[in-house]
Amino acid sequence: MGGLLSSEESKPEPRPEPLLPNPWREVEFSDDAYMKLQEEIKNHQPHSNSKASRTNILLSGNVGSGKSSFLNSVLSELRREEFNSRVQSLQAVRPGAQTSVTQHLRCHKFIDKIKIFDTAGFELEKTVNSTIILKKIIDGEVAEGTKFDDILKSKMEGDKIHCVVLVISLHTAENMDLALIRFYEQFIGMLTETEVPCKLLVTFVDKLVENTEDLKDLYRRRDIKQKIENVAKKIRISMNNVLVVSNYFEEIRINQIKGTLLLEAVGQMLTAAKSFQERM
Ligand SMILES: Nc1nc2c(ncn2[C@@H]2O[C@H](COP(=O)(O)OP(=O)(O)OP(=O)(O)O)[C@@H](O)[C@H]2O)c(=O)[nH]1
Ligand SMILES: [Mg+2]
Repeated sequence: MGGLLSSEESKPEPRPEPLLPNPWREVEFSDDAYMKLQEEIKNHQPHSNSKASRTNILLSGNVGSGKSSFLNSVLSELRREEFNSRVQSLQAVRPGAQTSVTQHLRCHKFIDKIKIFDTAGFELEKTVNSTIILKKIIDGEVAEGTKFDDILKSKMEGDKIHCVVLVISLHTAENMDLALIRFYEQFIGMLTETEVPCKLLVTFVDKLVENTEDLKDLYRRRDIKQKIENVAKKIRISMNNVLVVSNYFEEIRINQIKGTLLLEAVGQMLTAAKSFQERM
């Protein structure tokens, strides 16, 4: 009995994760920086050389990766005054679903010049069709509200996409199915041909920190960097195209640290979209 107790007592305290001397990305978490991001997004205009009247962003990725949650989180940030800083939910989210909860091409126009499209998550057995479906959406051949099962049968007018965002949750990325990795590679290959910019949005990063405050050190955490590098390498996307967030999932009020990461991610998407619009 005594032996057991002493071995418990001598158990070392869990050591904090090692930090890199310098962050691999500079993000400022001050009030000013947060307000600047809000303003930048609210004042966004599509590139003046392009015919686009709005900037269209498409969220894609496997089932449960946090696409709809990202949309809800960004909505909560951008309309925080209207909603009294309470987290809003426009799109249905469901924990642990095997098949996609999102079944229609859903679009949300948070502010006049930006539209974000939410799609059904990839299901492995349907990946052949997924690439064709996503290509049709990106080319502007699918109308908003169309059921995913009907997309292959129809040809309609939709909005051309200016930036594609692949959403992957960090905690499942490590055990990604080989078939899913192949699919992502193929999908990114298709995007490279169309020249539409592609960003990788890594979600669920909160699973690797003790509390929200620790997210400030996100870009100094050696272990997190390593995990993200592994995912980026697997699906062949460069690290400067990676965005990292933690969506709202249990909070009822928005939080400035999470908000800064969410808005910074949107800002990066808009910059990439604008440079594509210039070349369109
Ligand atoms: N901890 C944590 N949970 C998250 C995060 N993002 C989403 N979730 C949770 O993950 C579950 C699935 O999220 P959804 O947003 O529905 O995922 P989705 O990609 O839209 O899924 P489909 O529409 O089914 O393809 C929900 O229970 C969310 O609350 C995150 O960043 N951190
Ligand atoms: Mg969804």
